[in-house]
Amino acid sequence: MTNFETPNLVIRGFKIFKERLDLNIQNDLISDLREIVKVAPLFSPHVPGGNKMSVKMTSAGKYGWFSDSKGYRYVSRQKNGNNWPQIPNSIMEIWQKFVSLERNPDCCLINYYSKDAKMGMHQDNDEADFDWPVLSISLGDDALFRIGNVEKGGKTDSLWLNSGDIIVMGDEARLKYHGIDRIRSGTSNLLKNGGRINLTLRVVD
Ligand code: MD3
Ligand code: FE
Repeated sequence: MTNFETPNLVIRGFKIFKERLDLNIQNDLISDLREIVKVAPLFSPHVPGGNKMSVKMTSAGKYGWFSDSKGYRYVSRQKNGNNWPQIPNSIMEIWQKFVSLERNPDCCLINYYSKDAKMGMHQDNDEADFDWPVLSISLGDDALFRIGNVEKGGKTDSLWLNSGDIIVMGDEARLKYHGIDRIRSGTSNLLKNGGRINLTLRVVD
């Protein structure tokens, strides 16, 4: 797997590229995302036990992320039976630049955080091939990101993610626990109504 860019820092195997997307690109991404949510609206996924996540989600690509009483999984159709919209070129180009030209991602998961949203510590292990990394793009308000270990528990490190940051999680980072503790509201004016969007690009099959 080829890697063309050099990270600003590497923490526990997470390669962090600080503010690597300029404002023009960020605004282009937001306008592409506005088209996606028109045909694949954001929803609040269920969590086991009957509650709903504070983060709203939707997806683009061959697969999207879905949850119901039976649990979480990747699905090739939305609840309404439609396919997920295509991953826009603006997003594919970022994968090609930071990960690889050999294979494109099957899923772009779109997470929207309003000011009180958070995401508990979890592993991403529903993909078939952990040799492919996950790429994350942060847009909008700052978020406190926590990185743990491959096993549950233990010491963690935290860092603030800013709009335009990219993280590549491959190799030993791929199965580490991670989460978002909180959003610092009002730190970005990229989104008209505030909040944060995180995109994660994933090879699923
Ligand atoms: C480490 N999202 O969607 S991105 C997620 O900011 C998720 O919305 C967070 O965790 C967010 O699953 C964190 C960083 C991230 C994403 C995927 C990973 C870290 C990861 C997959 C494997 C290991
Ligand atoms: Fe995750």
